[in-house]
Amino acid sequence: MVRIADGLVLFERRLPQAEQRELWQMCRALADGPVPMYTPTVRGGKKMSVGMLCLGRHWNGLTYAYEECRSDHDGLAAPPLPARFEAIARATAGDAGFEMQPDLCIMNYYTDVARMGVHQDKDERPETIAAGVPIVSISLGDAARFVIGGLSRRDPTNPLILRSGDVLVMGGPSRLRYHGVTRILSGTAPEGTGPGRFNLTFRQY
Ligand code: MD3
Ligand code: FE
Repeated sequence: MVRIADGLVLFERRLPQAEQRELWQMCRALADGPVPMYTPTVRGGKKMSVGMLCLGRHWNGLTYAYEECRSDHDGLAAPPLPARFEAIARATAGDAGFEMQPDLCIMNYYTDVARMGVHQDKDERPETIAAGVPIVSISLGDAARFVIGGLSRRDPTNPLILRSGDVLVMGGPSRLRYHGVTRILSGTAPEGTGPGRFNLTFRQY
């Protein structure tokens, strides 16, 4: 466990390889299931480069608001958050010193050319954010180059590699830090995972 900053805790390779493979299969099955992953269009009309599937509650890329059904796409209800996923996130948050009850997960899929621009995650309930309730991220498959900055977009950023099985907790004073994914390191996925990268971010609305 590495404390990168106040409220920002990295658990490197927390998930054993067998569990990474099982979770990868669960993500693949969900992405190809009855409520499939899709590529959102965001405010301003640009398509994201990642595939997204929300579990428990849907994040609408056009309104930046949470909702039960995917009104920006096909109107289908977000599938439930698997208890197994929720338990991993809650336990890891606890080990980092945070209490949280995750009620939704945003599953993102990155191909080798996908990226995520630098942003803040601030669409959850204002009370939850103000309390510093963390977001927990699980990385599976190919490694990613990630950047983490401060509370202002102009603050300097630090690079970090997120590898398969890593779990990152960002809460307290780190909850609103700017962050993004600058590149996927293709060909680095452990046997039985990949190609590409799934990232699961667990949130409490
Ligand atoms: C630091 N995902 O889904 S996860 C996102 O790797 C997102 O797919 C990235 O940013 C990914 O919103 C990064 C790690 C992460 C998530 C939320 C944070 C780091 C964070 C919130 C505050 C500070
Ligand atoms: Fe984010």
